[in-house]
This record gives sequence, structure tokens and C-alpha cells, in this order.
Amino acid sequence: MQDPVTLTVKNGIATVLIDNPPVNALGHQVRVGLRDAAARIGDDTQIRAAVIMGRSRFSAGADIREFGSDIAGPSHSEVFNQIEGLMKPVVAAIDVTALGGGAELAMACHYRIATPTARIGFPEVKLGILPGAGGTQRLPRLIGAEAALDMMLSGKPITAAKALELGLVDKLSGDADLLAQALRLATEMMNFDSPLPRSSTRDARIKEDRADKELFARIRSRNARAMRHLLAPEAIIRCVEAAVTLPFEEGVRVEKAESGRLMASDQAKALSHVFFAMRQTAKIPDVPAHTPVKPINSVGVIGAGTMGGGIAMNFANVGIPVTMVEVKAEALDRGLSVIIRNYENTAAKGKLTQEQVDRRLSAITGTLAMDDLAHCDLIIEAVFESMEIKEQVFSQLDRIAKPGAVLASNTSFLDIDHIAGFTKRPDDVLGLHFFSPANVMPLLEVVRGEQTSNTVLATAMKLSRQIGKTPVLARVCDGFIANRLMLPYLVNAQEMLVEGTSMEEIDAAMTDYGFAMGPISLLDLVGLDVVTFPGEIKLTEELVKQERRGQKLNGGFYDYDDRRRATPSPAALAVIDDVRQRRGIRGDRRRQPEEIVTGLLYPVINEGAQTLDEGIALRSGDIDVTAILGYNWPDFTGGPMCWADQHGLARIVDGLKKMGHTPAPLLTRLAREGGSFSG
Ligand code: 3H9
Repeated sequence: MQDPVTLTVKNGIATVLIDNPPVNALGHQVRVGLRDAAARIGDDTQIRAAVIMGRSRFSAGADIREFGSDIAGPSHSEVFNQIEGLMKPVVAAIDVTALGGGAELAMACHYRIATPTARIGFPEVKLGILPGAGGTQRLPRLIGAEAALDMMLSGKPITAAKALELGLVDKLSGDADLLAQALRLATEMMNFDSPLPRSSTRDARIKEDRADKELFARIRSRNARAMRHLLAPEAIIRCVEAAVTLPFEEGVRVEKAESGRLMASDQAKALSHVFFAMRQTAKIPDVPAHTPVKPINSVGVIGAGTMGGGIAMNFANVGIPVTMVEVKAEALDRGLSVIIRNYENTAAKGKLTQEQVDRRLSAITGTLAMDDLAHCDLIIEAVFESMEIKEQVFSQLDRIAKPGAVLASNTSFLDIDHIAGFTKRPDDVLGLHFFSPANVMPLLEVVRGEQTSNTVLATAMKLSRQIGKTPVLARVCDGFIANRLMLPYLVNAQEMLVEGTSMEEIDAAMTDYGFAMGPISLLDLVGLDVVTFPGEIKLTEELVKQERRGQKLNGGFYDYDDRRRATPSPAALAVIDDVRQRRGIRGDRRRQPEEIVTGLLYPVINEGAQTLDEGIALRSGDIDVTAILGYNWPDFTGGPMCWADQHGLARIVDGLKKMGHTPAPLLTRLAREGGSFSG
């Protein structure tokens, strides 16, 4: 392995290069290298100034893989303090990204120069932690508490131009070579006879902040909603309060205590699990990374309904031409006008220019002739969920599609192998299950049939990233991963209603757990006419019979006023009562919030375990990502399977038995052996 940090000296200036692919994370070896480089810069009389830069990018920050165990010394703080304390000017030359610890390293240098395309940010909050290597103390001193909190609470990186405006960087490199400019700056500074600017000793900005008595109350109230449930944002605010009111060293002590507490929290463990799980899903063990992919330069979509239109937009958005087929001219016109309206709404919000709208619209061609799909590299069927109709579509496609075209079904539960059997090329067939609204939801379930080829799978995984979706691989079963997992959640929520817990109590328990909305409100939002449930739960069916389809038409379980405020609907309460009477249920079983949460989540975990055991999902992390991206499962819990590991599998097995459910064999085994889903 090459040295992750090298130091070369020319004309009295040391260039320290961090070279730790893929993202120059500041792992142990890098910290050792930086510590040694700082020592040499300090000791070597030949060296009069230094530039720190990274190969390919500055740095993505601390190595997240080190979290959760004791981080070997030297610590990030020790190294950064050592660099800041040098008596020779040190310039950070920032290219591509300086994130988290990477940005903290840059702040410990005396000057910062960045390329115009560089991005600087503090994404720690997204990992449930905080910039814990002096970042919460240096950043407010450089740019003021309010801007610092904006950056650290949102976790969003800012552009180099914005960083310059805020005072986070001193200079932009323009088009010229970054290193050459950084060396020039270092040369100027080493000949400049004034004290080195150290972020930790600046106080002009925080003096202004100290005068603003309402500052922290304002920040807390502005972020109250986003901060609900999360530990890190409040800890970050407390650190910045310390930065504003205390000397640097004391502020650092507050930061260290808060950082330690967060690092040990379940939330931080859950969020770093999610970070890696999200990057893992595209990796399929028996489909090697170098598997060739098919070029996808044109896409066909069959069906111009809500799903078909949304699917088409994904490709138009990235410049891939789409041919959209419908049977009737009215349906096609309706579908196309929905797409136009969607793009115009986005443009009205200032998120797209008219030129972008025009370009995207011109990428979509509507037609009534299936034959027009003959040239397409990928064809996605998004028609009615009936095997007879799929048979017609796929046998026709088999005749029309060019050899080697990828044929996909957007079905959300039908058997892909059966569908592939309608063609003579089952190896080119797979499921691409988009989530509604398909142009917005970030998840794509890639369903692997028995005969789907590796090339087709690798193509789908790559394409998914290209259209900005996170792919999760599923095997064929009823409901694949996402819908299979959440079916018990929605069924049991309705069962609780019938047994006597109110809809507000059920929804409140789940929003308190962390969901943006509870299961009953979710049903109303999705539309009661698009869900079907097995067994005796007939609530949605009965409501639909009364033309109550949810938020979109006449209300559902709730009635909605003009501002979408919900109140339990007397019509729905009557339906619930009626079902109770028919089933001979008294309806007096009122559950406490804790019992609602476990009653709804344990069966989901059980289904997840079964899905894993059957090989429908590859990894428990894939199930977590599916729930988070497909069903807005709160990410700070890590997803259902990560939450289960933290909650205790034995507890879940006991709970399931008490509820009269049979725990899945995998769950029982792991609970008995003291194992976990994440291994
Ligand atoms: C921090 O700094 C704490 C400090 O305050 C001090 C505490 C005391 N560590 O995303 P990609 C891997 S917290 C380890 O696909 P892209 C990633 O898993 C840190 N590994 O690339 C993947 O591995 P694989 C704050 C990391 O080009 C590979 O690199 N920093 C790290 O789409 C490529 O990643 C962050 O939160 C890491 N820090 O995006 C930044 N980062 O190939 C997190 C990446 O095996 N990183 N990997 O699957 C990112 O946001 C993106 O990776 C980045 C590149 C934008 C940099």
C-alpha cells in the first residue's frame, strides 16, 4: 500500500498530499501521516510554509468505519491542533469536497484556497454526530454562529463561492491550477511578517453573536420540527452556545463531552448503518462489479397512467429519450398533460428553467402504436395489474422488441417468472418496481427472475443510479420486499382500530416513534382504492363503497378541511362499528402508545426475517433501505431490522408469541444465539 500521506519540499514549501482512495477519509494511517508531516514542518528549518491537499479531492472527513470502536490515536483534534499551532503558514488547497473532518482540517490551516467547483460541508448531523474535532468551535469563529449552525444543522454542503462570501475560505483558485495558486499563496504568506491567522483565536464574529440575545432561541424555534426525535441538532446548538460564551479550550471540552455522548448513541450507530447500507444495495454477490452492462439510450414505457408518466419523467430528466405508449388517444393525452403540469409546477417553484422543461418534454414522445417501441433499449410495462393483460403485453413485446432489449415490468406483486414465460427471452426480463410518485420516490426495487441474466441485472443497477434512485435487489414473491414488509403494518393498524384503539391514538404513537405520518393517515394519503388487504379487514373496501377514497376524494378514515386538517370521519367510525358488530368484537381494547408501536412493528420485523430467510432480500440492510426510502421509515432508527437489533431480538420473539404470532425461524434462531440481523 502506498503512503496515504506524503510530504515533498520545493523552494522552502512543503506539499503534504493526502492519498487515501476512494475519498481521502481521515483514517488512522492518514492521521499518523499528518501528525508526522506537521512535526517535520515544525522541525525542518528548510521548510518555511506548507500546503495541504488531497489527491482527487480534499477529504470526505473521518473514516466512518472507525466509529463504534475506540479510535486509535492520534485523534483528529490532536492532529488539527498541532497543524494550527505551527509557526509557519499552512494553506489548505481544497478541491471537489472538504466534508466533516475534512472541513475541520481545512479550518485548522491558516489559509484556505478552493477551486470554484469545490463544496464544503459538515454532514455529521446526518450521521447522528457533530463536528467533534474542534469544528463546532472554529466554524462560528470564522463565519458567525448563525451561518455555522445553518451549515451544521442542515448538513448540506455549500459552494466555494458561498464559502468565500461567508469567510470560510480566503480565496478561490479561478481556472488556474489549484496547487500552483496554493503554493503562490504560501510563498506570499511566508514572506509576510504578521501573526498567523488561527481560527481558534478569532473572536470578532462571536463578539457580535454574544450581543444577539435571541440568537439561540430563534435557531431552536426555527429548527424545532426538523430536530424532533434527533439528538445531534440540540447537541450542536449547545456546542455553538459554548463557542460563543466560553474560551476556545472550554468550548472544546463541551464539544468533546457532547460528541462522546452522540458517538455512543443508538441514533449514531443506526445512521452510520444506513450510510453504508445505502451504498451496499447495488452490490450483488454473484454479479461481479465488472459485469458488462447494456447501453440504454432509449426507453419505452407502456401505459401513460400515473405510474407510467412518472417513470417516463425519470428518463427524460437525465436526457434519455422515452417513447410512451397508450391504447387510447384520450388516455395518452391525459398522461402527457399530467407530465406537462408536473414540470410546469416544478418550474413555477423555481427548480427548473423553462429551457430545462422544454428539453425534458421534448425527450418524451407519445404514441398509440406498440411497434414504435422496436428501437428501444429498455421497455418498461406499467399497465393494469392483471396477469392476462401482462400476457398480452409481453407476448406482443417479444415480437416487437429488438434482440437484446431489456424488458421490465413495474408490477408491485405479480410473479416476474410467470411474466418472463410469456417471452422467448426470459433472461432479458426483470421487474423494475417504482414507488409512487415514480418521479419523486428515491427507491427502485429491482426484481430478479429465475432466469434474469447478470448483464441485465448489472444494467438495471447502473441505470438506477443514473436516474437518481437507490436500487434494492429482490427475488420473486408476493409483494417483493417493500409491500410484503409493510402489509402487516397496515393490516394490524386497522385491526387495532376494530379492536378499540382510536385512529388518532394509532397515528400519534407512530409519529412519536418517528414516522412523518401514522398508518391510518398513510392509507388515506395513498388512496383507499389502491390498497387491498387479505383476511377479514374490510374497512378500506367498505369506505370505497361509500366513494370515500382518501385525501384525494371525499376523505377516508379522516375528513379533511380546505387546509388538509384531519378529523376522524363519522362515516368511517360507523364502518368500523359495523365491522365490529359483524365480527362480534366488543371494540373496547384500547392500547397504550408503547403497545401500539410494538404491536405494529414486531410483525414487520417478523416478515423481514422471513423475507431474509427465503432469500427474497440479500441483506438485512437492504430491507432497512427499502423501508426508509419506500415507506419513509425514520432513518434515525436505522430501519426495521437495525431497530430490531438494537431493541433486542429475544424481546421481539417474546412479544410476538404473546400477540399470538409465530416468530420466523431466523428470528428465533438469532434471538436464541444472541445474534443480530446485521451479523
Ligand atoms: C466526521 O468527519 C467526524 C468528524 O467531525 C470528527 C469526529 C471526531 N468514511 O458515497 P460514495 C466510502 S464524520 C469511510 O459511493 P460518491 C463509501 O462507503 C464524516 N468510507 O461516492 C464508498 O465505499 P464502497 C463526515 C467512506 O462519489 C466509497 O467511499 N463525512 C466515507 O457518490 C465511495 O462513496 C461524511 O459524512 C467516509 N467518510 O460520494 C461524508 N465516505 O465503494 C460521507 C465515503 O466500498 N461521504 N466512503 O461502497 C459522502 O458524502 C460521499 O461518499 C462523497 C462521495 C460525497 C464524499
